[in-house]
Amino acid sequence: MKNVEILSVGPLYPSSFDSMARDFTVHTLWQAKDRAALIAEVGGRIRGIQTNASAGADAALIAALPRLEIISSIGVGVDPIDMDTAKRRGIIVTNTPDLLNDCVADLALGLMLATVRRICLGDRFVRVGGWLKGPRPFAHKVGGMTMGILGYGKIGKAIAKRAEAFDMRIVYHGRLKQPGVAHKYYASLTEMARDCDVLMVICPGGEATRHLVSAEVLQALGPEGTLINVARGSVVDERALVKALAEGALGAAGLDVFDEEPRVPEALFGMDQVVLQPHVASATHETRRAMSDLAVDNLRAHFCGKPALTAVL
Ligand code: 8YV
Repeated sequence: MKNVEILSVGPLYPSSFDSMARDFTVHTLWQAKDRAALIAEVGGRIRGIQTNASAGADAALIAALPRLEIISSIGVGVDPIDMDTAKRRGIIVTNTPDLLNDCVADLALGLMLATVRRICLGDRFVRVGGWLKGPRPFAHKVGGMTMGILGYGKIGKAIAKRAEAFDMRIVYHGRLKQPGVAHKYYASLTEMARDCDVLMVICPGGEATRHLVSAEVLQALGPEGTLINVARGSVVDERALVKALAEGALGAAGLDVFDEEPRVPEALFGMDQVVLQPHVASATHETRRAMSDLAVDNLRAHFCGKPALTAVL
């Protein structure tokens, strides 16, 4: 398959990258000093893209690759890939579902505990010698709280399983009530936010969910409420979020994702009721290696003339 040329648009786990580079001729866009020059040079020969859920593949990139057959992405979300263009061109798109469910759910719980129990604040308090001067302020008890899950898919369910072990009550909101689910369903996100202590955001990104967590939803979550977002920055109205936190209209927030990553609103940096992470929910060696291997296996299957393993398009 060495005659097949692949464009690597975003980083891959190193051992998976090496294995891809053994089988294919790989051009590494994310390391290129002059991206436009690289695309101009090799674009006409590229038959596969390897990307991830941050870098994606936009319409301009796809247009520059006339022989493109497959876009293989690591991650479950395909929102940064121009799916309409891919569909029109008959390009296969693959993602890496399921492999990351546990790690994303683990970080979601960790972020929730860190936020509600003010763990990072406590850490800073010890480091700057605050403990020597007096006791630290109390946080809140997680057990007995209600967690409202926005997006009750596989990861949402993995989060619910963990939260139940902490004696939290689970409710959920999504487009539809799910058959066979015992947890209370809310048709209205605002109503669910009003009734829960923690709003856990884990729905897909993209236009359909843009700013679903609006100023009104944040207002409903209220001064005692906590927002956790491990989905996409686009799902939350970030300006409204910063304003609600600054004014005390929202209690606290734990955020792994942002609207314009890697840029994070600086107003959040000074807020002790906020815990920030650099989009790392799936970023463990074990999970990223498995996701990256699957992304390469998808390319291999396609270029061996077999169906891709985990195609979404
Ligand atoms: C990606 C993600 O792995 O799966 C997703 O949708 O956002 C992450 O898990 C990450 O963006 C890789 O770049």
